[in-house]
Amino acid sequence: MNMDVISSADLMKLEDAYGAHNYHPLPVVLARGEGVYVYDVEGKKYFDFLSAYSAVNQGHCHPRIIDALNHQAQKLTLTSRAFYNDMLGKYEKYMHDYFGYDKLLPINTGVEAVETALKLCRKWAYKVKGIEENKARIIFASGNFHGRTLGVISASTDPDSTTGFGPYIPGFDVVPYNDIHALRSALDGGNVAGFIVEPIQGEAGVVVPDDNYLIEAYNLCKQHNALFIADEVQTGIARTGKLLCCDHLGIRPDIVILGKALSGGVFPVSAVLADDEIMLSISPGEHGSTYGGNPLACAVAMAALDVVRDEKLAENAEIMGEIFRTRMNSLVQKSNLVNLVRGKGLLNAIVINDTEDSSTAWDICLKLRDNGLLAKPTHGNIIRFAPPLVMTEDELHQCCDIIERTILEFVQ
Ligand code: IF1
Repeated sequence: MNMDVISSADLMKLEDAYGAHNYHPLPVVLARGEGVYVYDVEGKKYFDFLSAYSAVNQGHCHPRIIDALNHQAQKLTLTSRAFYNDMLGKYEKYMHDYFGYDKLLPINTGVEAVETALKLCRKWAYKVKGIEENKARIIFASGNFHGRTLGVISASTDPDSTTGFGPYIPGFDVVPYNDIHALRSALDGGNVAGFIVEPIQGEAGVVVPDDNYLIEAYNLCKQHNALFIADEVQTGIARTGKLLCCDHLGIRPDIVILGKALSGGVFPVSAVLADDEIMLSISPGEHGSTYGGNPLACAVAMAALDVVRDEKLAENAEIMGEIFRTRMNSLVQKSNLVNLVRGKGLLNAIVINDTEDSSTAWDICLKLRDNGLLAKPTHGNIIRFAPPLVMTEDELHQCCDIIERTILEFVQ
């Protein structure tokens, strides 16, 4: 194999031979990205309708973010938190001004931020709320996806995430999503430190709960002095048409978890936001990470959020999302293969009229790829559509034309 000029087929063989088999990617090998487009090894151009699971909200290789990366990379990349660096304080102040929370705890991946929030919640419960040591419970919603660590899979209801990885961490309760009565009963059970929830469940197939559910859940948490923790790793940073998905409902979570698009897809940067009463329950030495708050991440995150604000990406996601769902709803009328479109802003999914164990969604995604658009199936009969938020109306219509043509082709 000549490693200088290597085909997509050979690159896939390399991954199969030398990589762990913990993924089943769509067969396409990408080599370049720019804005809403990605290009494969052979130079074929695609619309990206996954955006690296909403990490690339600002579009691929956004010049302002890449400039910030390059500039900072030549000065200072990592000091660890053993010393101060000249970027972290500026970034923390920036995040305070941007999101309106007293404090930021910077960390790396989404799941680390979730773990951080859970630890913070427990610490707060013991030190401030006064729950007896080791008795704190945290409530999760069924169908949740918060990442892959032993901590969060301990509350997962997806057998793929949990089977063969036990024993699990105690102190977590799971109640059905979008069921306010179940949450009320769990809170009535006592010793509840907090409730963690995705405002829209991504992995579950872009499941949007009733508006009232999150508002009532928030109010119930207040009544029980339990923390309302929003996992906005996927829904945050303009994806659903507001800066945070919770902004649609006018609720201000006690703890907000951010990741993915906080770096615009450059490298893992995540964050936990909370006010002093909560954040200051963790003291020096009690939590952290080598790379958390590194100057490179600080520079990249500020540039990534500047782009979101300056390019009005939340507003664009809201408008483009309406157009997208209108187009997809007309497809529901035209084809009996598509059952339903759901979502908010540019986080959407269509549900295919077939069983969960069918390969229809996968086969449609292969055809979409051939027609120049990349999307990922979830659960056999759901296709998630989450393009970069820098999409123009003209581009979006081209994409809807591709999706429509592909689905109608598929029916024949
Ligand atoms: C994979 C899904 C998306 C998340 C929420 C925390 C994390 C995630 C709400 C952890 C991560 C990912 C990870 C990715 C697939 C993916 C995903 F299909 F599983 F559901 F986005 F929709 N909270 N979501 O969605 O963040 O540690 O990965 O940075 O390949 O596992 P992470």
